[in-house]
Amino acid sequence: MNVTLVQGDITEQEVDAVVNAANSSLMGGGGVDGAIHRRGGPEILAECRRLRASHYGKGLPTGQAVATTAGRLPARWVIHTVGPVYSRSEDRSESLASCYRESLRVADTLKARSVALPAISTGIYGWPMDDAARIALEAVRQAGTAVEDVRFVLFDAAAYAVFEARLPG
Ligand code: AR6
Repeated sequence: MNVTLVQGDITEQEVDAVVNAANSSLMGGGGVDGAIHRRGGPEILAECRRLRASHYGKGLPTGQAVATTAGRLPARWVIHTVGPVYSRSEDRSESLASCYRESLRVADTLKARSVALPAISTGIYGWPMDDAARIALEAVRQAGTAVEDVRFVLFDAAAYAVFEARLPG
């Protein structure tokens, strides 16, 4: 497995699967979620609605992941995962690590070779970037996935620098 870092917009990545930092409603939102639905088009939301009706009546639980079409994105699938909201009083790291593990597990079931991942929970959900980078890189390293190209897509130079500092080699 090759872990790489890219600074940019996750909706522009030409990969088999793009991971979405969604919320449990699967009905869209801001940040990465908003960008993916905007650029990917209505097909993604239509499939999310069907998933809600068939499997996730109460919503997709935090730390889990599920795949849909990628619509018009230059990818084959979007893997939606729900990160935890950052808390100073409660350690939710295991739940954040689970997002990465479960996303890669779903990618394996799809036989995806390349996956683009955002820094889950570091935007609207408030997780400090350095701690999130540590958790993300460790979770991916320990995932035991068949995915060959794991690409973290960091939106700005500051986030990129934080991940780079934690990437061995
Ligand atoms: N490409 C790559 N990274 C991005 C992009 C993009 N196009 N846009 C933002 N980021 P966030 P969360 C970065 O807020 O914290 C939504 O409303 C951003 O700078 O997208 O998990 C959902 O519906 C940050 O570093 O996700 C949920 O309600 C990182 O991606 C909630 O936000 C994640 O920020 C999820 O919040």
